[in-house]
Amino acid sequence: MAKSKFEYVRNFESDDTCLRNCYIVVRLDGRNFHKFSEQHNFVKPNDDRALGLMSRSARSVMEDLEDIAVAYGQSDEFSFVFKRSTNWFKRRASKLMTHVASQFSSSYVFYWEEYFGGQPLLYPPGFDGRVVLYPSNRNLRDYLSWRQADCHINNLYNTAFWTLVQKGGLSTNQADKRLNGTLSADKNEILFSEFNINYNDEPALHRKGTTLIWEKVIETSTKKVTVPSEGNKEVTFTRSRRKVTSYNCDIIGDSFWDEHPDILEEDS
Ligand code: DGT
Ligand code: MG
Ligand code: MG
Ligand code: MG
Ligand code: MG
Repeated sequence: MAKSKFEYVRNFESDDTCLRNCYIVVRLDGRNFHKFSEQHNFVKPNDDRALGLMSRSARSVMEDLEDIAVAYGQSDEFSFVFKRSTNWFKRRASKLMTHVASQFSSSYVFYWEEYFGGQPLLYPPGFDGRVVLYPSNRNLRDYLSWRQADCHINNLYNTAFWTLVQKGGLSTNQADKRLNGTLSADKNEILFSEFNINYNDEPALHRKGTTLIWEKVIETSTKKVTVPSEGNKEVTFTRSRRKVTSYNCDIIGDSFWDEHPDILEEDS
């Protein structure tokens, strides 16, 4: 086909192919969720509806896009890890990132009512995205550990802060002052000695965030079939299917990775 004289403008596009062999991580983060959470009456410090909607949207991303091996989310963020061998969209960073961001955002709106019921969605939420490449399994695990450590640090602080306010009767300013300069052990101690709260008994969803992976599940179903000599008969069928499954567990130590050896591809 003849090319138009305008065709040359294509050459202005820049090459953003991701380096081979690297894991491609796309991290999304809610835009201005400080305000969004206030305006939509999120429970403080953790709103299970909001966290459920984030995970539901992330599952939609995993089911609808190709080659995402694992995703990890907490607060208003979710990280999606593409297989290091993926060739989806020829590994073009902008394509991968924008597909993740748009599928996630539209799912967040699509499933809003399922999670928030009577709370109307007041305006269209947005999510920023970034792409980061990790060349080794150690680097990738350290990245995910960094996000889970962030979840832990923030949740311990927020739990102590809102307990001081909601149960201790402190103003937000007073709670802020009280926690200023405290270490993890101090916050645990405040919760335990003053409020009889053992931080380790707080919900794992809040302490550990959510990890989504693909797993094989065996599904059984029964069907009535007609066999010529025997008449109607119930027959059980089993089939194995890949399904996105959700964990609220530690992903910093080795055990999660030892139990799910298929997530990571070997360093080459
Ligand atoms: P950004 O990301 O720079 O556009 O600004 P923000 O405001 O989204 O800041 P970010 O992402 O650092 O912090 C997340 C905010 O979302 C933070 O203000 C707390 C809020 N948030 C996230 N999850 C919950 C929740 O479950 N409950 C409540 N009350 N707030 C939440
Ligand atoms: Mg931010
Ligand atoms: Mg945000
Ligand atoms: Mg955030
Ligand atoms: Mg097109």
